[in-house]
Amino acid sequence: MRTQVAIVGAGPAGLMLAHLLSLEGIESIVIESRTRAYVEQRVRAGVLEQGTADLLDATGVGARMRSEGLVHHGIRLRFGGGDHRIDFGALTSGRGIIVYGQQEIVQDLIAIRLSAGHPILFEVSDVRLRDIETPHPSVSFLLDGAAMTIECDVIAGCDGFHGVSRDSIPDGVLRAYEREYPFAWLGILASVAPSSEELIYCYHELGFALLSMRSPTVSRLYLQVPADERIGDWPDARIWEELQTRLAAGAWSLAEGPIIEKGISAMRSVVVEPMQFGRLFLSGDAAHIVPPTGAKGMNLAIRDVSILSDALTAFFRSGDATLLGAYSTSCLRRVWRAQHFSWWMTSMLHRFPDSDASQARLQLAQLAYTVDSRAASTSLAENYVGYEWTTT
Ligand code: RFL
Ligand code: PHB
Repeated sequence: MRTQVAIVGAGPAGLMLAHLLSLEGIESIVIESRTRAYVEQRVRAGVLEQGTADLLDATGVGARMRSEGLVHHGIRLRFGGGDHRIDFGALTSGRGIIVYGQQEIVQDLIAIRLSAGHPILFEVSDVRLRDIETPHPSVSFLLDGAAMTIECDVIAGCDGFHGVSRDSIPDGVLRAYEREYPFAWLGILASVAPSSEELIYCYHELGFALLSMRSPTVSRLYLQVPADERIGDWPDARIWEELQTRLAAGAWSLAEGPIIEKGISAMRSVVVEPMQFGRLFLSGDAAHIVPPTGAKGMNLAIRDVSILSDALTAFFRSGDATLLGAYSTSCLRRVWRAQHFSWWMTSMLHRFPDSDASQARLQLAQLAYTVDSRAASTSLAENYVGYEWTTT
């Protein structure tokens, strides 16, 4: 097989890149190790920055997001028994977010690609990237037990944090910046109407809690738990009890319902630099992951591939590799801004195992300032809806 761009991974990054390239008339083949049903059902992110939603709209894949997604113009910060609103609309000249599940975007992107007759090869295994330092790289893999090879001009490594692309780059090329957090998030999906119209980020002496949602009838809730916690130790009744305690505020009450899904996710920050080697370009979680407190991971993945698509368009149209050469630097400015914001939100809202009484007072002082000062609220708001750089 031959194509212009071989895309490894059918998550938001790989599928969006394939979509953007096809709009520019650039051919690609997407390979994915899981089944179509698995990637279409994997529950993960839920918050789209304004710019991400605008990009989906502008490229013809936003119709269902517009009809089913929930537009929000603020979030709530809950601490010390009080509830405070950060008004994105007022603080960012009308910008906002859309709550729309990552798996819905994945479904929309798969549908548009398959209906145009472009390939996605699911359930591939033994994926290997070859000759990435030359102008003629290739990807070999097994499909239904048969050995296949894609010859291409460029490989996009969009295979997430546990993929093979990053590790195909020779030792000594990449520098990794890593930070592990000493806690994890236990997340549930529950069939119950969300008890708040907007997301609630809650600081509590027992640990962080988050109320989010997927639709008017489905709630998504998270609890900070110790890093080595096992889901088996959390029967449904214990989860609800803990959520009730942490999220309690005055007369407000949290409605409970059947838990449809539950799981525990580790919290880490990782960035590798540069995000490119030879003809291999890393995008999304393959190059960087953030703790979920800032809701940035999927948004960064989509921004990376938007930058990559522009650079590949210039390259294939005129042979001009200037933008491709700048790819890593262009992405990393946004990546590090999001890393900082996610670290800041995480540090302000979680209980650290080694924290003392003064640490808790410092967190509460920062929260109080964040909701009281217009400058501090604006900083949170403009980062949450997606910070747009004013300089190049
Ligand atoms: P993905 O989604 O992991 O997709 C990578 C794909 O590559 C496949 N793959 C391979 N395919 C072929 N060959 C191989 N050798 C392969 N190895 C792997 C995988 O099967 C998969 O289909 O990466 P991508 O596209 O970069 O997208 C990144 C996002 O998924 C991720 O950043 C977000 O989910 C993070 N995240 C959030 N991001 C947000 O923007 N807003 C949020 O509200 C938000 N909440 C979250 C989150 C992540 C969470 N978890 C589970 C860590 C909440 C949570 C709890
Ligand atoms: C979610 O709805 O899954 C979600 C929302 C906000 C976050 C993280 C996850 O910060």
